[in-house]
Amino acid sequence: MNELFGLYLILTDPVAGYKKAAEAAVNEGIRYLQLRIKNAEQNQILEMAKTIRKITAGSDTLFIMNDDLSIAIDADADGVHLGQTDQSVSEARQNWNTPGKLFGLSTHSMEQALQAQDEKPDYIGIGPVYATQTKTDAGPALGPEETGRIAKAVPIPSVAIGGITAERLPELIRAGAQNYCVISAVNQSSDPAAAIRLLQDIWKTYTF
Ligand code: TZP
Ligand code: MG
Repeated sequence: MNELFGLYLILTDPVAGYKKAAEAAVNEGIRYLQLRIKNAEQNQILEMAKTIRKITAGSDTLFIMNDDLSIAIDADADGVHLGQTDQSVSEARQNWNTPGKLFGLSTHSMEQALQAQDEKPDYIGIGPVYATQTKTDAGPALGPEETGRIAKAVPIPSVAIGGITAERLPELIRAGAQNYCVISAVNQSSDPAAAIRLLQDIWKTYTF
């Protein structure tokens, strides 16, 4: 994973629809696009994963599947994102032994982030930065300062996540965060391309 790319977009119930939101991500040159569908049948999730695969194929946008390694494999995703209670990154790598596949790991504290290094994920998530209604079991908010401290302490590319909005992005970057994930800030917009552009314009202004 490249160190600095800004927005890593997660799709969960986009009001514009999955297809339109995924097309917006590709058109805006988003580097990482994750499909995260909760509370649906496996076969429905797999169908959507295959749709996202088609939309991102041949583009600069890499497709990461959340949670489920078997769906990632069946849809030929570019990677899988795992949580602290999912199978370990090293186990997932053994089960998906295809060169170039990406493995991400969520972390929720300095301790977890430092420990994540043993598993050698391609990147870590750090969060939740702020309180979020999108994931009810996300745990206590770390705040921007602690998030930045973790990002700077761990020599693995990282993405900050949780409650991030265009308004909050400047303080998060100033605190030391590298890249960032959003769900609501793009999925709640009827114009996902405009929402992506707004965020990335701010990110570029404060990062470079
Ligand atoms: N993991 C930690 S917070 C979160 C996830 C999946 C939800 C982020 O969503 P939002 O809407 O950007 O706060
Ligand atoms: Mg998960």
